[in-house]
Amino acid sequence: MAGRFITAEGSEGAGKTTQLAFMRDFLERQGYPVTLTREPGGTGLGEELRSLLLAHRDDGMALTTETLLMFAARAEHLDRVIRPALEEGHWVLCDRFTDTTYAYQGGGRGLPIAQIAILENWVQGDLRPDLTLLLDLPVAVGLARAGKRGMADRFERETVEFFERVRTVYLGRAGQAPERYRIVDAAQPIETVRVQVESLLTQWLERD
Ligand code: T5A
Repeated sequence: MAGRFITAEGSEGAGKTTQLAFMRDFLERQGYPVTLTREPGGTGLGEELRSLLLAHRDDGMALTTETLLMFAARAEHLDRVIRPALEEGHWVLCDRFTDTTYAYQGGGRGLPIAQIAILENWVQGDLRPDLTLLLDLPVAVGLARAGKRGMADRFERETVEFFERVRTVYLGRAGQAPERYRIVDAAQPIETVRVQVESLLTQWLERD
C-alpha cells in the first residue's frame, strides 16, 4: 500500500507532539510503517535552521528571511525524508507543515497569502498532506501549557493577538478544505484527545 502524509497543526502547546507519539503507536500496532518527523527540522540541516529560527535575536529577523528559511528547511525535509519515506510506503506523520507558514507568517505576521502559495507550489510541486489534524484550543490554554516548559522561543514570545490571528487562519483553512482537515478539541485532557484522534483516524482509514 502507498504511504500517506499526515500532518498535525495547531498553536503553541496544542499537544501535537504528544498526540503524534500516540498516533505513531496506534498506526504501528495496525502494521503500518511510520516515519515521525517535524518542521522546521527533520534533517541535519533542517535542525540547524530550526535553531536559527527559534532562537531569540536582539536584532530580529526580516519576515522574508524567516519565511524563506522555513521553506529552505522544508525543501531539505521533502527531498531527504518525506518523499523517500512516502515512496517506500511509509506513513509520514509530520509535526507542523506548510499550514503553519500560512497561520504564523501569513496570519500572525501579515505576509500576503499569495506569496506563501508561490513558495508552496515551487517547493512542494503538487505534494499536499492527505490528512491534517488541527488541534484547536483557546490561545490562553495553549500558552499556559507551553509556558511551563521554561525559556520561551522566538515565537512563544509573541502576543496573544498574534496567536489569535494564527488560530483564525487555521480555522479558516480547515473550513475551506473539510476533506483534508479534521478539527480536534485539544483543550480536553490528554487521554480524551487521544481517544478522539484515534476515532478520527479509524474513520479516515475506513474511508481509504
Ligand atoms: N513555525 C514553524 C512557523 O512560524 N512557520 C513554519 O512554517 C513552521 C514549520 C516551532 C515554531 O516554529 C513556528 C511555529 C512554532 O512556534 P514547535 O516546538 O514545533 O516550534 O511548536 P510548538 O507549538 O511551540 O510546540 P509545542 O511543544 O509548544 O506544542 P505541541 O507540540 O503542540 O505540544 P506538546 O505535545 O509538546 O505539549 C506541550 C505541553 O502541554 C502538555 C504536554 O504534556 C506538554 O507539557 N499537554 C497537555 N496538557 C494538558 N492537556 C492536554 N490535552 C495536553 N496535551 C499536551
